[in-house]
Amino acid sequence: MDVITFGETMVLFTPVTAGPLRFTSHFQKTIGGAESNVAIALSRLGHKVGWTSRLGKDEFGTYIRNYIRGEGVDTTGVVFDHSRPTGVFFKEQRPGKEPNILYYRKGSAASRMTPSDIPEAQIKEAKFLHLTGITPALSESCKETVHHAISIAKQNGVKVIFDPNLRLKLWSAEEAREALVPIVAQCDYILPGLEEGSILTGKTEPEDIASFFLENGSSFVVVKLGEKGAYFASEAEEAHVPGFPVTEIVDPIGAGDGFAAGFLSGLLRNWPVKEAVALGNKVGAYALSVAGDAEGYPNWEQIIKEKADAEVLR
Ligand code: KDG
Repeated sequence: MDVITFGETMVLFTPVTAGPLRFTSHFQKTIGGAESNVAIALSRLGHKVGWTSRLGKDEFGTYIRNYIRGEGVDTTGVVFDHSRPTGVFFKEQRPGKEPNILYYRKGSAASRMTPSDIPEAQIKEAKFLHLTGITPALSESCKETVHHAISIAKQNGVKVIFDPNLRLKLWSAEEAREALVPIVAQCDYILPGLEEGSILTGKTEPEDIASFFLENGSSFVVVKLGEKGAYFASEAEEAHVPGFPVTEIVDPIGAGDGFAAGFLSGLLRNWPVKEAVALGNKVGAYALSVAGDAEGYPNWEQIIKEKADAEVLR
């Protein structure tokens, strides 16, 4: 196993037309979840990846497991819960603005994840454990599960990569800071966006955000800067890596998860970190072209072909 990840995935309903949901009668059904987005993108890039969660023992739970499994992700760790439902969410389309996200996930099966749901053997044999700051926001038991997974990873020399993915619809900035700063301190790689990095650290510049996390125990920080690319820093080096040009943005959601997958893919291929960050930018950019979260992520063949085409043009 190259990467193991876990977290909540929900059924995502995207209205076919824009405007307030009360006037919308047709929806597309797909799935959305930051960690499964990363797992799907990594699988398309050719890596062995496992995703786990607690899902409702219902039609939506089966749909989510089948969808993710169909992308070649190992889902054998998934636990089905007979008494709690699978969460759902909606993306209300607002022309010219980011979609409005509406969650129906309180008390969901995933929010009842506990440390015993975690496939310890899969973590022990993975090269990376990927986590996001959404999971500890779901409940106390989910927060404990994240701490437990980190401790297994650390005892077994597995690198931990953490994306804060701050969701202020799930908790306040204050609560998020209190819970996430101690988690971040135990993780090797941290991937904040500029805004969430500012909220967590109280700093505004990418360099200062990165220094905060490096001084707090992380060994590598990438601050994602949207169309401007990313800034990364470690003890050994730091640099800005330009963004990947994008012609049309349909929906930015899922880009950060694409970044995490591309970056991890570069690390797993032992690329220099600057190139791994550039691959992160590229995979993230692919997500912008579609309304769903994961549909836009590229296959490895596409990445190779584009690289070859770019070299011919040069
Ligand atoms: O990163 C994309 C996710 O935010 C989306 O898929 C839904 O996981 C989700 C969440 O909790 O917001």
